[in-house]
Amino acid sequence: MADREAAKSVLRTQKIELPSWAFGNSGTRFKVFAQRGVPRDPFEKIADAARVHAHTGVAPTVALHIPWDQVDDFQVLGRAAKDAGITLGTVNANVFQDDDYMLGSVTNPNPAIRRKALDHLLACVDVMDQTGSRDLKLWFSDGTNYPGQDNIRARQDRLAEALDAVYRRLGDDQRLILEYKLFEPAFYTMDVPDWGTAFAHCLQLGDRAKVCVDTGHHAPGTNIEFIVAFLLRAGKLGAFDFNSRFYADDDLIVGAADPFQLFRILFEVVTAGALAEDSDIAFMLDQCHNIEPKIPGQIRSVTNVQEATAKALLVDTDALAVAQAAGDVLGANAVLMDAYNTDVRPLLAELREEQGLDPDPMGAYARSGYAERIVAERVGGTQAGWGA
Ligand code: PSV
Ligand code: MN
Ligand code: MN
Repeated sequence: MADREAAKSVLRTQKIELPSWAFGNSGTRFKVFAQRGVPRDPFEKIADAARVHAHTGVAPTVALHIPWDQVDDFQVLGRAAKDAGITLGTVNANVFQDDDYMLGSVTNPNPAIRRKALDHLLACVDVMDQTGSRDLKLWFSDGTNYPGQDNIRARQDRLAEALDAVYRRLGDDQRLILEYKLFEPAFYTMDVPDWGTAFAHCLQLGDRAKVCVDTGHHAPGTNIEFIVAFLLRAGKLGAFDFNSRFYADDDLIVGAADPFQLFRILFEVVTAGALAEDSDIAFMLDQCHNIEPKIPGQIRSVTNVQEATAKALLVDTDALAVAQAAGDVLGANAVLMDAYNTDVRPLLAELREEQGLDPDPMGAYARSGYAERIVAERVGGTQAGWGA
């Protein structure tokens, strides 16, 4: 087994970004079950995100979704985050919730609608200038439902044109992160359906364009760790949207559906050296908590990522290399499984104590009285904006 102390020193520097929208009410298209005490505005979402960081110590940034988190002055929001002990992270654009986008946003056949969508993306870069965010994450719901509905190649041209305009607007320290999704809401073609399409567009754009792997956006059975390994090797992995799924884009708690898959993904990240303190990969969650309480849902998500990371760090890579070089198939597999089957909870508890945190973040949150306080103080919480 690899060195516990070495694993702890990497875990100490790990950072997981929280999505502001995880704290608001969410649901499916059938029903949103409103929870009491949910945030009424972006400031309260930030307060809740800061609470997750206070208990876990590894979630110091929160991602924004525009316009869900639109405020008059983003510098004021940034200061509120700082006062709460966190900072504002990735800006996620939203060109999927306007009637005009029924036939697409940046790939819409109507140039006026394309212009409107592009203007929103450029406005998101203005937001980044104010928040100091490094990354603009783009996900497009664009696509078609029926064969013949639109010209597939023309839509790629329109997409490339919009991405190019956004890329050229970025500052030197800013990046464009392109997210793909197999299907939904479009059911015949998506304009960015897979990592290959995202990768090809990012290659054409340049060094500061990278791919986001949302773990929920693949066909069942897809080998996501292979995609991760490929993108890492090409220097094109920009971000993760972590969540888990049983069927399609369920946005369930990361590591809940398939903790082994999460371990395999993080093993690729760890062995590529991409977890180092200077790593430029954004490890984000993209989740909704439809029926479970949201803040504990986020705490559990963070600890699930930590557990999978700890196991990945415990893989004895020397022994693995020896077994691989010798063609020892079962031996190599056993090295990996030994690490996966290790109970890393004591190691993480120890790490938290060393950091002055309660070793049990879920229990500490439950005992803190925060949940009762927000229920008493906040009446009429907002909908996250997703899945209504
Ligand atoms: C789309 O399914 C997606 O994963 C994108 O990242 C959106 O921005 C996000 O969900 C909203 O939750
Ligand atoms: Mn996502
Ligand atoms: Mn999604």
